[in-house]
Amino acid sequence: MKTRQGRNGWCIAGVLLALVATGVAAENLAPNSSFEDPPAEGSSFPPHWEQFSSGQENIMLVSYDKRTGHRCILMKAQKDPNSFKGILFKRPVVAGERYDFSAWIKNNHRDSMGGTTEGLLVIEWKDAMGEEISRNVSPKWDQTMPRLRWTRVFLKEMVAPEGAETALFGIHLVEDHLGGRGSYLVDDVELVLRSR
Ligand SMILES: [Ca+2]
Repeated sequence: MKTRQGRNGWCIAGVLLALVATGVAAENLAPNSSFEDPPAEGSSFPPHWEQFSSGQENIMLVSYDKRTGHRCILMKAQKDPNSFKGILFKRPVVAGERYDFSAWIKNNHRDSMGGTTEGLLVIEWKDAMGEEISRNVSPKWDQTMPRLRWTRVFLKEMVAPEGAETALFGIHLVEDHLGGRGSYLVDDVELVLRSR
């Protein structure tokens, strides 16, 4: 009996070690990451997210072409040179820790990106006073983004700089010098703290 208990104990320890070795799925720190939380009555904007815009907002939940669940986000250009807009969420961060930020993007086949419309992921690192310390930006996507399949875009292994206490994790649309046309879709955002 004593031997059996010991064997079971080793077995449990072995399972735990295997889980650590293979990596248990890290917690997704992005709120309402698939945009499935129902919006407030009369609203077409996802709970737990904020938006910003230099002009028209043109950011809304849509139920067609979602990647998972029932909803995704549509971000539309406003044909206004050098304008910008985006959606973001704020999270506490720990200086020195590494974060992976990603989202799935699809060019909207009903209203394809054109002109100088571009999208990008942005992390804005903030100090205790809310002042920006620095930012990381992903390579931009443009009208060459596929319309028939979803593409995952990343900012990988981004290190929170010294003094960082919070960060804004955003998906931006910029229209550059000619002004943009069209729109793209966003679904299944992920923010994970990498293991050390
Ligand atoms: Ca979704």
